[in-house]
Amino acid sequence: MLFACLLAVVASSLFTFTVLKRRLFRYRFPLLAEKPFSNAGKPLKMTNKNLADPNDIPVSLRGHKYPAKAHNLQVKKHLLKKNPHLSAQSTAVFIAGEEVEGNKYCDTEKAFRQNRYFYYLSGVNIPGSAILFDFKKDQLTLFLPNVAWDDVIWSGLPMNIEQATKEFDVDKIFYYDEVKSSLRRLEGYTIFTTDLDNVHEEETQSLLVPHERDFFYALNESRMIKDWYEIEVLKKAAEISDNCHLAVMSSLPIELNEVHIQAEFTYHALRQGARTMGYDPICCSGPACGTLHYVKNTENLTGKASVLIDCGAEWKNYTSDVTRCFPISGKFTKEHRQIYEAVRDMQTQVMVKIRPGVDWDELHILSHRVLIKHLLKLGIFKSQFSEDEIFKRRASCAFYPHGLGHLLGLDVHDVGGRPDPYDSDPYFKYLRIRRPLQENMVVTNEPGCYFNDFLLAEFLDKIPERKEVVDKEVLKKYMYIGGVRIEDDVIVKRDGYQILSKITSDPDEIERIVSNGISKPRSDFHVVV
Ligand SMILES: [Mn+2]
Repeated sequence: MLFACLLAVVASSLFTFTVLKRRLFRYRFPLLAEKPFSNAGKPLKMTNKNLADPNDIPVSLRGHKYPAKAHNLQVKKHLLKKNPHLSAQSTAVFIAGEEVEGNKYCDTEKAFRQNRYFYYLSGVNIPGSAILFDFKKDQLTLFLPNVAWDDVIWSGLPMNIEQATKEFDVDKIFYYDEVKSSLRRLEGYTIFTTDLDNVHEEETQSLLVPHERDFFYALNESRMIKDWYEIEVLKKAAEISDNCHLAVMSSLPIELNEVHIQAEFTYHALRQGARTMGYDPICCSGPACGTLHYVKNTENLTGKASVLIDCGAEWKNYTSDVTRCFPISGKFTKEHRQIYEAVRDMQTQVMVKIRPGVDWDELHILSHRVLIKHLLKLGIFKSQFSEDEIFKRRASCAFYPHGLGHLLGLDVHDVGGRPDPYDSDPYFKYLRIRRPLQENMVVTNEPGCYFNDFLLAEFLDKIPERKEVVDKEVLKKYMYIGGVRIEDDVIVKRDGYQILSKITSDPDEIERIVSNGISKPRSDFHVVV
């Protein structure tokens, strides 16, 4: 009897737990994109039970310092290889990081943004710091800003040397006063620096070699390949953006204007500890979706069909870059869906080919060919012209003028891609990666298709051989969409790829998320006005 009772209690609590769990997770699992490398059912954090912790550090990063020493050693390796005349015995690197800049004629300051090269070599975000790396001893020295007692009154005590020793991956720490004598001690050295913008003393300036091409080459080659630590930080940034995009898609009842979309995204980014964005949010609706870097974000959504949001949260100075499109009504119109499917096909066909050794030019070309096939099928390109002919005439440029993607890291358009803005071929002019992929590059895969009067006038109407292949009557039916872009962040893995951004791009899922949001009353959303 006792046994039966116990069994009943266990069974009923198990049942309650299962029901509760199902309820909590009801809107969570379907939101994950079904991609080969999905995050194995890890739910997006969107329930009351799981309020965002802005100080959360992923388990994988806890107890680890930003690997500044390893980054300096990478730069040393690339620099000495690039310039064999340099000797490790007499070469060093010095960079003075960014300082806080005041706004004109008032007491406020510009938002602080650390020099990304400085951050890569130090992991330090403290304004007015500097670093010195001596190739001979492989020794990294950090100089903290001198303590100004005035500042302490207003801003509190800055980090001291003991605290900084625990925090940063450096060998020695001094205050800024020591910079001059430390550099002087390196007699006969070549000391490279990025620029002299924050080096204020003439004598110190005279000890440095700024703007050296080989030094930038070494910095860029190093930054281009991400180590495990950087990848974990980028994953966290992407995870934050996933939640923000989900919030934006779910909140149509409180999004009357494009800037409300921006507000929803940045609010959720801040809540999760992403205090900055990697770039100005691009939030557009209707025909404005055809403007590639639209940052006005001022129009009302009323009467429009489409939204395009290109927004990336930045976490610990590494950024994500994610674009999603959705129908304002909760249901794609026929034309919007057709273009959406075309762009999704472009992205998928590229995605499965991402692996080391593959030339980015070729993937970019592949995305154009997929687009041409779709636009032929829709009748936007006239059927009497072959895919090859349209390709040869570069006519798809009028609908997809930008590159397939770019490197991603400390900067949204990260360094090392070797773009060629002077390429006379319009297919390659705006392509930001012009080299084969390598393991542990992080790239965006972001094809698009746009219907923009200005683009059409420039890239189509002015060139008769392109104008000839387009059916303007059919094209007219698509103009109201503005455009579609789908953008995800991807690591190049030894045997393929891994997608970092997990927010779904499945059009059916997106319709469900948007519709579910629309079905809720205003009182379900946290807004005062
Ligand atoms: Mn991008």
